[in-house]
Amino acid sequence: MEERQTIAAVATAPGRGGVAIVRVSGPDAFAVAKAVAGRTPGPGRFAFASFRNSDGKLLDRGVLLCFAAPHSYTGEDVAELQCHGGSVTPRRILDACFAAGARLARRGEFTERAFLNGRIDLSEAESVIELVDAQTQRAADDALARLGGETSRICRALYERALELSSTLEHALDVDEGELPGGFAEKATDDLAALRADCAKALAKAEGGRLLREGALVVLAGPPNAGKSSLMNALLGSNRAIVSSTPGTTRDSIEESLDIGGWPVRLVDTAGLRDSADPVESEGVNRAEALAASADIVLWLGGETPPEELAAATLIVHSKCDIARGAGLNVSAKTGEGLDDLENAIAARLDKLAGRSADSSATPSARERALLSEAHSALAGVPPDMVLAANAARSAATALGRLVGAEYSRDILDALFSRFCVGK
Ligand SMILES: Nc1nc2c(ncn2[C@@H]2O[C@H](COP(=O)(O)OP(=O)(O)OP(=O)(O)O)[C@@H](O)[C@H]2O)c(=O)[nH]1
Ligand SMILES: [Mg+2]
Repeated sequence: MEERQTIAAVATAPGRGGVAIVRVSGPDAFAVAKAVAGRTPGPGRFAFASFRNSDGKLLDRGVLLCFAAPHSYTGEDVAELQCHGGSVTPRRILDACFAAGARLARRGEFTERAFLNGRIDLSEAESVIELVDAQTQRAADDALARLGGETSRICRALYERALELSSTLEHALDVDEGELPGGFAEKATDDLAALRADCAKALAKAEGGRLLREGALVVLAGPPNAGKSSLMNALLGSNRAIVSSTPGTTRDSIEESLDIGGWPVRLVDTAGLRDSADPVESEGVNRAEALAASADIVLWLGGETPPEELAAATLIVHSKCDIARGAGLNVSAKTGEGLDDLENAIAARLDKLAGRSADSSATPSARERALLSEAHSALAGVPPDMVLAANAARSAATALGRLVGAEYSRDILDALFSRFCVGK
């Protein structure tokens, strides 16, 4: 293992801001802080301080906080120097920390150390970046539940069961079959099947995770002049798409992000569906069809009978209800009638897709989903044969071990922590 150096970085976002924080972590964190601030408060305390460079020049007056190992974010000694924000001061204080012996932290290195020091596991580390990246309240709540260890507890329990099954079976392979209790192999297969069912349960939650992290694809589709672009604009509350009474106005699809009932949504306006001799328009129609086919929800503005292949994803919307009413959700882009109902219907459909109720629980990430499904497939259809059962249990334990971070490699850590910013 590499010698742990003392690292430092500006932890707050760059640019103008009232306060910035320079974070220092490692064996010399307090010595570095003392060199810059002239003094250090006791652990868990703060002190007002004048921050100076190595020549004694005043850089700022601020606050210094010290957290002693292991009771800190990283599990090491940590000092936080709070100064005024902006582009100059935090940088000068950071430079003073370098002069006092710290080096610049890599992306995510503080959180990586928290993981390596056993403060958090991989799932919790991942949720830190998800919390920082969250675009909607629901995504933030989800990340927070993961950070609180909800997903970790579920996955760790699965891992421990797989490990125990694996070692029981390995052991059974070493003894005479006559010495094993009756029905041993059958019981082992049942246990493996039960473990597989619980992996499937955890996986079922992953769909909600995908929607939260990538956003749900919601596509406006229907014939020309149905009012798709008008509805797009009404939902966005801005004149994003061109609206006109000429059929075939929209050619290229137009995508915008918005928050609907806490779900991050990618709303797409498309070309009106019709046969057209114009090659540009028919390319638009092709794109519209492809988008609708891959949508989580299609808002269909073309009457009661949407194309069969879209039916499962369709919400039927009767537009222009200020002129005439019809089947489905009655909505008017002109008067705003029915827009709230439409948003509620979209959110309810996404709740259903995510397979969860209002009492939100944390969802596995893409990385966790892949490893859960690896464990799930390893446990598929295992016959009551000891060697095969032992192999299956071992493969499942390996995948789940990688999931919880019981087994990890430099590559895994680099892939995960490179998504972080410097200072986190
Ligand atoms: N009265 C009324 N007119 C509407 C409403 N929504 C759209 N329109 C009108 O219907 C016409 C077509 O609207 P668009 O939003 O451009 O329709 P579109 O489905 O995007 O049409 P294409 O892009 O050609 O496929 C325009 O003249 C709009 O002003 C509505 O809610 N009420
Ligand atoms: Mg349009």
